[in-house]
Amino acid sequence: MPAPATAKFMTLERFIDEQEHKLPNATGEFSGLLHDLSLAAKLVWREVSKAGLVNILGATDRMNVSGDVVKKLDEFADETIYRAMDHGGHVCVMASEENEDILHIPDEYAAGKYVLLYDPLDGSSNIDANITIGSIFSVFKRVTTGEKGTLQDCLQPGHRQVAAGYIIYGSSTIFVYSTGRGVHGFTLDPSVGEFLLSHENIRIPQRGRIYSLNEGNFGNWSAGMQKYVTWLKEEDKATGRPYSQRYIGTMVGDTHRTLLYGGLFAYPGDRKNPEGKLRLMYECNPVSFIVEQAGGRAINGEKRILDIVPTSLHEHTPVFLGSADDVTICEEFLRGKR
Ligand code: AFP
Repeated sequence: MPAPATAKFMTLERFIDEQEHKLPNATGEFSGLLHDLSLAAKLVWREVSKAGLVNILGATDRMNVSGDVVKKLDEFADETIYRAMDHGGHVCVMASEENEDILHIPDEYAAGKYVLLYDPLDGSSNIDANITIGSIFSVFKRVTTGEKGTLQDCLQPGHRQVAAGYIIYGSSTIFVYSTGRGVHGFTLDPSVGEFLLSHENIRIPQRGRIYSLNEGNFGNWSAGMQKYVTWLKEEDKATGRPYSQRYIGTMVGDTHRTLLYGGLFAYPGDRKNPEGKLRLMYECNPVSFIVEQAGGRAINGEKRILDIVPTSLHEHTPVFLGSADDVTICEEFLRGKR
């Protein structure tokens, strides 16, 4: 069936520019940053899509057939995102899940007014099994005025994010982002190398029927958490139980499904790891920004993820996010109200 005459192809680039034109005082710096991120996403996707070919093409431990040093994919993604972002003049400092300290912009390049935090390859232990992985990013405005960006610029609570998003490398590659005015998804058409608008203004269902967590940790959870998951599995037609369980083990993948189908994704703290496994700055903040923008909720059990004031770059936090009603029910169990 031919597309309706009114249908238009909206590329990510064009969408970003059109959004910018709606803001009277926009300088283009922020759009430039997003353009650079979309290039980084394509470069990482290109390498990710070749992951299974490395052995066939004759890689050794250190060198591939053409004599290039073969890097682990997560190191490659880390460096690629840094190099795509370091010279645009939009960013004054970066931080990545792969690096202990903040990443400065080289002296020869101009520093901009934004701060970028990123997880270059989320779910990297899934790579060899050809399971969905992703990249996540979080953008703040800088708060210091010196020549270089500092740790202080990075350590801001999530509600101050001016943009956040992720790229999911799955059965297709999708770039999902928000600048605080809804959540939009763009699917990569590899034949033309463009992200095309495929999911405009994503809204998460008010309530879902799927829960997503690593239930292997059940024995170490709090009594409230155990009671909640047991409750989800009980039969009760009126409340749509039992819920189905789905767990990819890549936060981006599990969140993306939760965004589209509804339900709850969680990585609680437990007896062994009271703060859970996931990182506030690189995973929980950006994903929570997206979920809230889509009409959902994201909490650490006590408060909004976006209200946590970070004290270190790599801190962890428990997280419960997804459909607003599901998060609220989970919260009631965690607080002993049910
Ligand atoms: P990896 O990057 O080591 O694969 O970890 C992925 C992750 O940080 C996040 O994306 C998942 O939600 C979570 O860890 C899975 O953790 P478990 O393996 O403990 O379930």
